[in-house]
Amino acid sequence: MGVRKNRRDGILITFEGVEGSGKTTQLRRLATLLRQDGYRVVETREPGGTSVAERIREILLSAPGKPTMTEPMTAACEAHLILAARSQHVTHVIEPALRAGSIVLCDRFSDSTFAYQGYGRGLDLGMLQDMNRLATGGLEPDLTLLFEIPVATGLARRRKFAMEQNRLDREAHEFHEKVRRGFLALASGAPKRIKKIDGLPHPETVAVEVASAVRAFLTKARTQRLKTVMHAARARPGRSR
Ligand code: ATM
Repeated sequence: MGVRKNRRDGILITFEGVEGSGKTTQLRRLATLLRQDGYRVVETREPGGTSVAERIREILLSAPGKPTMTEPMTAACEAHLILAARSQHVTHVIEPALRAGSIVLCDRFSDSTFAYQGYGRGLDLGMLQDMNRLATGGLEPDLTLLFEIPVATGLARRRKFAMEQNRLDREAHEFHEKVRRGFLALASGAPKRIKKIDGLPHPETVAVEVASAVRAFLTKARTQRLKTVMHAARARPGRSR
């Protein structure tokens, strides 16, 4: 597949990292900055982003013991739910926004599935990639920012600031370590797309790094697109003069 990837003008930037890495705060700040720069920006998140996908999120994240969740969820069920939500999200929110030329900032996307359900839960990565392709139609992020932070620091931040711990927050420390190692392995496998950002400094400092990384990326993307358009115009017969 991967057909959809070329049929759009917008840009998809995804925000990834372990819990408490600060990615959501940075996404909001970047959205404000890019709007000030004159870009049309869509902020969204996974699992979620549409009414159906948000309902699936409630099932996925509710803590054991709550009325909606009285039985342990299997890893396969978790993966299917996440990818079902992604299919809705890509079709009804992300793709239309990209076709309209927006910059889409998405809080978690496919790399979270590979890190959490693959490296964390131990599901086969090749199988997850196939399932993910079915959900996304081959859509991949143009740029991914991976917010890097030690697991213990992230979980402590969550405990300090989060209103409520979700089902995945309550997983053992070792699970989150596997997820973190998974993210780092994904970043080594795709160094051009995945940019690691140190999530430890003050949010203001992190925001400066994010802004400079994204502005550099957008400048490069604009130059490349211009070249492609000019190349296509030159290659079109009868248009040489
Ligand atoms: P946020 O806390 O970043 O909104 O993410 C919700 C949870 O969804 C997060 N877990 N915790 N704790 C990670 C989980 N998740 C997956 O396990 N796989 C996925 O593909 C996605 C998008 C999220």
